[in-house]
Amino acid sequence: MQRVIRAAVLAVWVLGGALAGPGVAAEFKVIQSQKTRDAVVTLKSESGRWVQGPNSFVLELTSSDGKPMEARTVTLSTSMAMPGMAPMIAGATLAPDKAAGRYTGKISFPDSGARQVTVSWDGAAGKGSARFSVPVR
Ligand SMILES: [Cu+2]
Repeated sequence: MQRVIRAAVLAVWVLGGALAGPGVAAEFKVIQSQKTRDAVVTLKSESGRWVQGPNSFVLELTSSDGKPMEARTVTLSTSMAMPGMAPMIAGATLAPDKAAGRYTGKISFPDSGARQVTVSWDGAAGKGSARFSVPVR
């Protein structure tokens, strides 16, 4: 009996894992979310943070009513104010994901510290942009 229960628990666990497969992104943690007048920009990753060095993340664009927002182009750039130096600029490479309004991104930071992030898009409802700060640890 003990063994049957254990097998049943294992089956549920394996099946649950299989079902959760394509939804792995649901486990992503929010790095930062920013609302504008007509959109919400959310950055997510497995760790929920950006760190020094290469980073993989997901950018989600939704309209203010919470529906995925399709955009022709989306760009993400970052800037860091450096005392006595020109600001450090880093841009992300973004690629459309399977889901609407969702993009997978890569960005690399040579050092830690707060970044001023600008996300710009050209969507069905027109152009928009959001600016916010994200710490790089
Ligand atoms: Cu810097």
